[in-house]
Amino acid sequence: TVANDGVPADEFETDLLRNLAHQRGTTRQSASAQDIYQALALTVRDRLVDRYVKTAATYYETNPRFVYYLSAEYMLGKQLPQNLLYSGLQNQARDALEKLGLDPAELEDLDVEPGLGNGGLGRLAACILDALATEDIPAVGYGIRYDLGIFKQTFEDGAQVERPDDWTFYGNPWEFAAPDDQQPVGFYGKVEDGKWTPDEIVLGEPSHMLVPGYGTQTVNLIRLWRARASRASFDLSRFGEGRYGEAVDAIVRSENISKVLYPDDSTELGRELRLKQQHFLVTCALRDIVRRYRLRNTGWDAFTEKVTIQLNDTHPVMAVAELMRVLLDEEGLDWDRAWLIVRGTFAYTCHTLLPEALETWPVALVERLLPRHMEIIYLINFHFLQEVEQAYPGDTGRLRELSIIQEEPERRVRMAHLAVVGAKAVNGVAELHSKLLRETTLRPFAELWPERFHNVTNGVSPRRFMLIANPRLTGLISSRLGDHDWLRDLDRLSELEPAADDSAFRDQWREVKRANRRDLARYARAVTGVALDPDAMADVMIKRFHEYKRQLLRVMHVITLIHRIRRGETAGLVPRSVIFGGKAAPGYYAAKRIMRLANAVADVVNGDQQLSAYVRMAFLPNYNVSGAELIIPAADLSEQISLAGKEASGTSNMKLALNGALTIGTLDGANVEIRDRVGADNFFLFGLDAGQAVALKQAGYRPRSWYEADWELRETIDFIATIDGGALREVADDLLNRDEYLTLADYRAYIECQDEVAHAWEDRDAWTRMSILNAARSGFFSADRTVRDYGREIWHTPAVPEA
Ligand code: 26Q
Repeated sequence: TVANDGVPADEFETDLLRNLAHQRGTTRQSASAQDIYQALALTVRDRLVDRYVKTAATYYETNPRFVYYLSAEYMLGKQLPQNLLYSGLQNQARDALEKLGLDPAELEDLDVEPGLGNGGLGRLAACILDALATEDIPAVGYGIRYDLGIFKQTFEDGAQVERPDDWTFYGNPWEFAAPDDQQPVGFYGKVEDGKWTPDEIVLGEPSHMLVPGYGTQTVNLIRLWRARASRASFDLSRFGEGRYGEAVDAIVRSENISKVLYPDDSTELGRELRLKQQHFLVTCALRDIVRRYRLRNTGWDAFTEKVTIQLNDTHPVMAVAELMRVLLDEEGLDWDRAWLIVRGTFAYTCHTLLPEALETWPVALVERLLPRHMEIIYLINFHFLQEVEQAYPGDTGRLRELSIIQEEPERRVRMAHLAVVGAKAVNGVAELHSKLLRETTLRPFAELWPERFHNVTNGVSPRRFMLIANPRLTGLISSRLGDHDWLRDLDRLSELEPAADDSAFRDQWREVKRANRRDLARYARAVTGVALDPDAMADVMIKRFHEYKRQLLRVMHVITLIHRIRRGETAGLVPRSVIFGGKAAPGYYAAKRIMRLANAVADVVNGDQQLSAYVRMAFLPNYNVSGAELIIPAADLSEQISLAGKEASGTSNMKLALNGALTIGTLDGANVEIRDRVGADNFFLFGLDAGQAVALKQAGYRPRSWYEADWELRETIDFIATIDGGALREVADDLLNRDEYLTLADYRAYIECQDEVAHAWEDRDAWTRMSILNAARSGFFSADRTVRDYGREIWHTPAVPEA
């Protein structure tokens, strides 16, 4: 394991008790569980701070090139287990707690995961920070410290209910606030002679958390900003008049900026507060980046050599206009020089293909909120369109499709266009996605600037999703490979390949899976009351609820099984635990309907002895990083069944394959690359490919003809129309009349493929062999490799390990 800092256990105990006294102001006898937890966290944190101080000194001395990662979302997961492992203190901590008669598991329950993101994009940001530190790359992550993270999900009568996630209610021992380092952020106001006078000033207050690397001494930072009202916001005259509520109005308005994460993972149309959040993040981050640059550099000549800024989707793209504003208005640079610097600084990662998910803002809103930025965007567009005119003389169609400003039906700023124009590099997140971006969504840009387009396939942290989540499998792999170092060099998983043919190893592998399913069953029972059978196949679909991801298709298979079992057609069926996890945007009616259907179908199968001999269904509420750590290790089958051409990459597909689940999936996102690597024989492929899906739509898709042609499909849809007294008839109607995501067209192929899955499961030893090969061949999907790809293709960052 990692170097353990050579701290003897009694020293850890002394430090813990000292923190209990000095930081919590209490004694062992009167300490609450919360006191102990906080003291423990601080004791672990102290050791990481010592490492951080050394890293910072090394960075200061070498003045290296830095990567700054800008993201509106981070899903970090619990900090305690990670920091215990990375600091190498887990044994000392365990021994010290034992001596004090305390239960480590109970304390871990008190550790709250910061849920500052929605889904894949936010978790990717966390995996990338983990990998940057592990690869010794100088980096800082910038984000927003939302008071309320992603809502907590429960179900009432099968319907999703949202509750606020007040994740810092008892305080957050992992962060360091720096109220003395606030940055002013302007809003509204007017522009005269190119000079902006804002009407409202809000202060950005940073706090940082430590981001340690695994198996290295490097500790980087994530800096999160919260909004504070300036002292001037308090309205003394109103207060003097006894109008206390109004006196604090402006304070509340300012501090609302970092109040809550928008719980939508695709489109949340034109909300002013959302744009304020984006501008707030970008302004604070850029000021901080410039300040750090100036610690060791003067002038602007070295800026693009020392600084590279990665934009996680379009959410932070206002940074392009803000850096121009700083360079022009505050630093007095001329346009051409400023633009050269901006263009040499930013790189943009796109995470979608859905045109409706491409962010745009009404010109009228940007003009009012950020008048100078709007002027600068017009100027950027003016220069850009001149370049387009030169490349395509007289081609007004080109101008219209490339312009940063959309004209119809209302004037809007297209953030993806601003990003491509303002960046040195643009990347998609899987091979197929990058190709489709070039051919469809961003095609005119790829034609104009082909050299600007890249692919960097996503990856996941093997520490979070193997070492922390699946200690049993990690232990088994380490015993086979002889050491733990594969966790920082995941290609070494290939050394497992021969073990797939070793029957004793297969038995051990199967035992690990079974033990993990037992843990999951215990949890599922506690939170849903559903009793899962630990010997049944764990068939999991964990991701945000979205129509394009087709959780509905998953439910339709279960309904098909219901009918087959009731008819007595049970030959070829194997017992399954169908597990769902995922949240829906609170306003996404169609997704919430599908959740209600899933819960209704779960009640049918779980409440019927004949059915539950073959299928039980658990919808685990409040899916988050901690939930992922529990579900993924137990999974046998990974459902990756989006309509081809819609899922940019997917990352649960990678986490599941690494933990030995076999995939049933379409040729979408990174599924394509997973299949290429694990081998077609070890992957259950079905359905239309992206080209066929487009062609079918173009030919005029009529879902009703699929319904008419397939009696088993008819039976399934009729069941949806009548379940719960017809409460979910809309789901069936929508399938028959619209079926935007071609569910009916893929139904038969999916059912047949699931029949193959069941058949394969019957030969458990052959299944285990495939499971081992899936893990052994998925080393490519480490976020360490992702970060090395960015480093080589886009950032050009050298590693700076500690001396
Ligand atoms: C935008 C505007 C207004 C409100 C919210 C948003 C918003 C918020 C979050 C838009 C998109 C997101 C998140 C998107 C996301 O998670 N995309 C996923 O990114 C993963 C990492 O690259 C991919 O693996 C998934 O395929 C992709 O869906």
